[in-house]
Amino acid sequence: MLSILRKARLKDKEMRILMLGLDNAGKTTIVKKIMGEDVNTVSPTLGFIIKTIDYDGHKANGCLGDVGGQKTLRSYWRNYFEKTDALIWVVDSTDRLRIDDCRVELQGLLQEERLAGASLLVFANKTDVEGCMDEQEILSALELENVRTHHWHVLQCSAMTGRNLKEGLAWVVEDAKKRLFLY
Ligand SMILES: Nc1nc2c(ncn2[C@@H]2O[C@H](COP(=O)(O)OP(=O)(O)OP(=O)(O)O)[C@@H](O)[C@H]2O)c(=O)[nH]1
Ligand SMILES: [Mg+2]
Repeated sequence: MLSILRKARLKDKEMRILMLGLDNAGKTTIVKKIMGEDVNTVSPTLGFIIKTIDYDGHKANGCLGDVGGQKTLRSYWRNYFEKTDALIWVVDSTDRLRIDDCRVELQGLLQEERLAGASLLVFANKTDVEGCMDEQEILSALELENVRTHHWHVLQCSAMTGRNLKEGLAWVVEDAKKRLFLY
């Protein structure tokens, strides 16, 4: 009986995933790759793009929001926090110069009340580029090990090759689902 109830809830409940990160991190490219679109025609995002995703056929329907990361746009991020079940934070693994900036922005988000409880996936993107930061480097630069407020997970990925994109989405959906559907 309980399992039937859960299934029913699962059907009509939509999961909201918000993707953020500094400009040029590769957010839009990741979304395009996931949607099977051409990744060679991206340009900086000036607003908010929302895509409906149908993860794993029927298990979890949801939407994925992609917001521009340029400095002047970051103050608008908060307009999209409401009802966020999972946050995907995208890092440009080749951008050592801005990794501190990246940490400050991320740690700021983790203080946000409206994001409390959201699962956090850190996508270390652009790992197809030689000499990029490895997982450990990113973990310590972002001070992730101290994060106790959110379930978090780091994955190295590449929007160009598609490496780990599905796996990342799967982690986010599974982690958020535990909270979303178990009541
Ligand atoms: N080599 C490589 N380049 C990438 C990868 N992902 C994105 N890029 C490039 O990085 C640049 C920025 O990508 P976008 O997807 O526009 O970045 P964004 O995070 O959406 O940027 P904003 O919309 O300004 O916040 C583009 O030139 C992409 O082609 C990747 O995995 N590998
Ligand atoms: Mg973009």
